[in-house]
Amino acid sequence: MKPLDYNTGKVPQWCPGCGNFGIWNSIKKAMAETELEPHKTALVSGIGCSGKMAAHVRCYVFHSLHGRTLPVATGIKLASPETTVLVNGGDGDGYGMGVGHLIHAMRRNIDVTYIVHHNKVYGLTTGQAAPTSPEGTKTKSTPFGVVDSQINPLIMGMANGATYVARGYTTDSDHLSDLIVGGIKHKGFALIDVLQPCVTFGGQYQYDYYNDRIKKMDEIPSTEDAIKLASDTDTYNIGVFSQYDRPAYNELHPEITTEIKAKDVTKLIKSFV
Ligand SMILES: Cc1ncc(C[n+]2csc(CCOP(=O)(O)OP(=O)(O)O)c2C)c(N)n1
Repeated sequence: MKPLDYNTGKVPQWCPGCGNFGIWNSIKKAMAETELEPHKTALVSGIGCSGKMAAHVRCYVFHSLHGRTLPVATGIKLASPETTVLVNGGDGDGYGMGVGHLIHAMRRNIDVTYIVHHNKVYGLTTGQAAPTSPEGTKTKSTPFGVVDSQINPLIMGMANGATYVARGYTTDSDHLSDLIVGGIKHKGFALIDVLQPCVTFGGQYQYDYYNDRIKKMDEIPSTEDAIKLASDTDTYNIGVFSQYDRPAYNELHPEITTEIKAKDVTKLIKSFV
């Protein structure tokens, strides 16, 4: 299939110029490159502008609850390990509402590819502060400026067991699709944080802001360098920060096999008693 073959025919309602368009393109490109068959692929979306992706990619989709993508994705992967599971959602969804699920999915090394639309706000609800909003950011929910310290998703991923941690930028569609291809091919939890301007509510974090600060990394850095590069607040380094092998959750549980399907539930229960 070609990237456009993964279209559903529905027209996205994102604002003109929204960074979600680039992420959409990159997901479809990556699906084409890895030859994903729609009936063997599932995309789980969160709630928000980003979550609307579920309407626009031809494969099995599940438009879940806010912050609850990863429990759904975990269930799909464990019940059907042969299915390729993609997950996407906003930074509010994943790093705020759903951050507890994220930490556990990473430490369990659930074999899914999680793409986070990092726009530094809650977009759909018109621009409240997100966990990625830097200190001092004025939004409609923080009129005097954010006082909490900002979450660093890359360091959170590296520290909590994600075995593939990357950052992309929505306008660099080929680079981003390469990162997604890497995540799909990787056996284990892939966290891909994507810088995605919200052109309507994103304040100063627009294309000009990022274009001046983006820098591509040529290779995967050492752990020490990865932490330094991920902590840099002047430059937004993009690329793969960390990748290593460790068994995925389903590989460590012999009871989770492709032979045991839902219809064999009696056999499954018997195997426990
Ligand atoms: C449990 C719950 N709380 C709050 C909401 C309201 N809500 C809908 S979208 C949204 C913000 C989404 O922001 P983000 O996850 O960053 O995605 P974006 O819209 O920026 O893509 C919120 C708070 C909800 N739908 N469910």
